[in-house]
Amino acid sequence: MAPTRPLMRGIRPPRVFAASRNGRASPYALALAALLVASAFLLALIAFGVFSLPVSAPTKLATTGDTETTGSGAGTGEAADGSSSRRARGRRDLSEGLGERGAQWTEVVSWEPRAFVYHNFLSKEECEYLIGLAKPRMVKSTVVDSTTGKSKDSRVRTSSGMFLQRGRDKVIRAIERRIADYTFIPAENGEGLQVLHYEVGQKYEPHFDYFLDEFNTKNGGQRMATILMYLSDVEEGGETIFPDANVNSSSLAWHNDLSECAKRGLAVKPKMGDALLFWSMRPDATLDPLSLHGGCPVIKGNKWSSTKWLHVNEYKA
Ligand SMILES: O=C(O)CCC(=O)C(=O)O
Repeated sequence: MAPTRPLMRGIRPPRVFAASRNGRASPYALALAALLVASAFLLALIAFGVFSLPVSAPTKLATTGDTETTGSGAGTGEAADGSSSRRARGRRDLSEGLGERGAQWTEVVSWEPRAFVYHNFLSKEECEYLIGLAKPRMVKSTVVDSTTGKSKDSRVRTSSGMFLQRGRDKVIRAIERRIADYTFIPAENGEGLQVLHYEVGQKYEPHFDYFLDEFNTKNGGQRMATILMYLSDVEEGGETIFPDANVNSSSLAWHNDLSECAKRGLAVKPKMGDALLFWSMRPDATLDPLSLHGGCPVIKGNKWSSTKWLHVNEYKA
């Protein structure tokens, strides 16, 4: 007599993943397989960069400081005012930078020294982001002592400033990559971005960015070029001046809008988002003394700017 199985009565074998008895896959197994294939396909698209997941832009980054890429908006990418254009911007890939930039064009301001303005090099959001990162950590600016290489206090430079570590976050990396694209100098040759703040009366007397000592050229060699990004407009004063430029500056269209200090040479008026690139070395690798430059005193308003010094070789940051 066959043994009875009283305990098994009423319990059915699980059917979910099993093939049916006639050898055909069950609908559950088919659905699961389709889901797995779709997930693998999606992961492959993400891995090859064909498709990217939305990243919310930090709409309050300028005031939140250290946040790397995601900030307020609680991951929704939605701006406080809920506007759709802000939302669309918030979903941009931050490796391209932050926000929308206005029309970009290059203006040659001088060939002796070589100096160019890249209009709308940074977006308003990027300017605010840099200021927001720097603001809590500003200290009185110093100059480099040419004998010891150490920083020292100086009446030549009365602004306050701080350095942002090279490559510190996605937005900074995007800006540094943009600088490399525009200057043709690798990002590795650049020092960290320095953010500067000038209040009324503060200035930077004319000076060279290149070094005349050996100490300061040990890391990365000579400074060959400087890119100076204006993070704010300035109501009056605060122009960057090249006192020895070989240009008849009185014929320039904007001459009458300049402060008295700026009229003493070729001057560029700060405009939020614009960047001034000038070369401390000539194309034959000799130092260019015409690159003497300074920041005129701010007369009205505030001046925020960010400087990156670019070396001839890799700079260990
Ligand atoms: O602020 C300016 O316009 C000049 C700044 C400058 O000369 C520098 O950072 O080397």
